[in-house]
Amino acid sequence: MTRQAPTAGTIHAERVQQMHEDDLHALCDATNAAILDGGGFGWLAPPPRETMERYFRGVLLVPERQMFVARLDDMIVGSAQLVRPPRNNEAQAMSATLMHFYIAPYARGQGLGRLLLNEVESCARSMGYQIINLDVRETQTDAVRLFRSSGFHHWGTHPSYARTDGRTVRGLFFTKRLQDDERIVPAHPQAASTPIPAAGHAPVTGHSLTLYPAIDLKDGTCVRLRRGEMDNATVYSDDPGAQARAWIDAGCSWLHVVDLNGAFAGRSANTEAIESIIANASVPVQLGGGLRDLESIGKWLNAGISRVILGSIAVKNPELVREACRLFPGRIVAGIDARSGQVATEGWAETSEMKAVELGQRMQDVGVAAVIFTEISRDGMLTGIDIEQTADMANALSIPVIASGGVGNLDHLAALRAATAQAPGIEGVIVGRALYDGRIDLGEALRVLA
Ligand code: AMZ
Repeated sequence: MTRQAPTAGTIHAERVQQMHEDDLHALCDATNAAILDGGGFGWLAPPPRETMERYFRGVLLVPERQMFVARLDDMIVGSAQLVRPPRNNEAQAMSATLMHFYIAPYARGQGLGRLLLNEVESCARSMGYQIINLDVRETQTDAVRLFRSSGFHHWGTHPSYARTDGRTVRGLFFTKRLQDDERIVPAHPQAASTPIPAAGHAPVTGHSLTLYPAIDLKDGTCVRLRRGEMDNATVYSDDPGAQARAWIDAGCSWLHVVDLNGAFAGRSANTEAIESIIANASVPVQLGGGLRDLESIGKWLNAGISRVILGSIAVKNPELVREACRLFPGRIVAGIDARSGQVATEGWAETSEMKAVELGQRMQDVGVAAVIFTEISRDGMLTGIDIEQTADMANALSIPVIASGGVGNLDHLAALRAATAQAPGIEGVIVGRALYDGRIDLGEALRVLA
């Protein structure tokens, strides 16, 4: 059976110990689709259906294996297994191995992978494990990105890990310590004094980063502002849907959309433009600007937006953010925009007393999936990211941090990437004006960050 790509819906992850026929069929469909997509499971080609069904029935019986599933609108669309060491292996009894982790291609981009991983982790914690180990083909880039941004430490690479399509691919080995919430490579006390490359020809080190091309909407058009000032706008396109397609065709895996009129007005304003982006987007889209109540958050998440970005209410109503995180797990992101460390709201027209890092910690406590950190004085100025502040934020939090504001050339991206060696929680970067001006070619940017 071919599954349709479901639109954004209710997402859920759980451990299962038995399974109804319907669930088993959906699980086999999801596994089939993941195998056909090029992996996420050991099989190189889907086995006959009865073989796969027998396999999963068997897994449920094996006491060494815990089975987890991810559901979209109740339908199983992904799974994972947590495997404990053999009983005689007392020396490694504290560690479990995460295996066969995947989300079916038709359900990606909705935060299910992170939700499934969180469920596995919390179960492993409650079972007393101190370490989760895993290994993954290097070509599984979405999974690799998820593990890196979830605090897994990449400690080694196997040069001849797997053979697919007659090609040998490398395997990445990750580990994560659970009990004390410490990263295996901790944010070193000396990190503050470790020089973080600011600009120039930084070596391409550190881990890979997600590139989020920005589409900022003003009066139905795509614009870039300088330092967030509305009367300092350059119009780049009057067709937001076509702009979305252009960035996707150039290879991006996410889009970052801001409704600027919405951010100033306190409610969505560029509705048509956002709908046109959704209609044209084959990659997940995150949207911010003017989302100030559960109704508008739910409306956009149901309309095809993968994650919403909450800025002003993060400062003014953190309990509302908590409720949103409860209702839409994995799909709420905090947008923290600061001038010299002080948080700004309402289209950046107001500056609050709150410190950016303090707000980041509060947002982590209420359950947001990630933080987008913007230094306003850099935004649209092409002078480079405030890497030091971004790294400080990332090292103060255990959730991923996305850098924003100031990217002007490829060296700025390489410098951010290098900084992830000291600040592994940095997960991605938003780029705006430099892409529109043609100072940065999106394909080249992806190569620097990959
Ligand atoms: O450029 C601006 N003046 C601006 C901007 N880009 N003002 C707000 N924003 C973005 C934030 C965040 O993504 O970076 O709007 C979002 C927050 O909106 P709100 O309505 O939740 O504060």
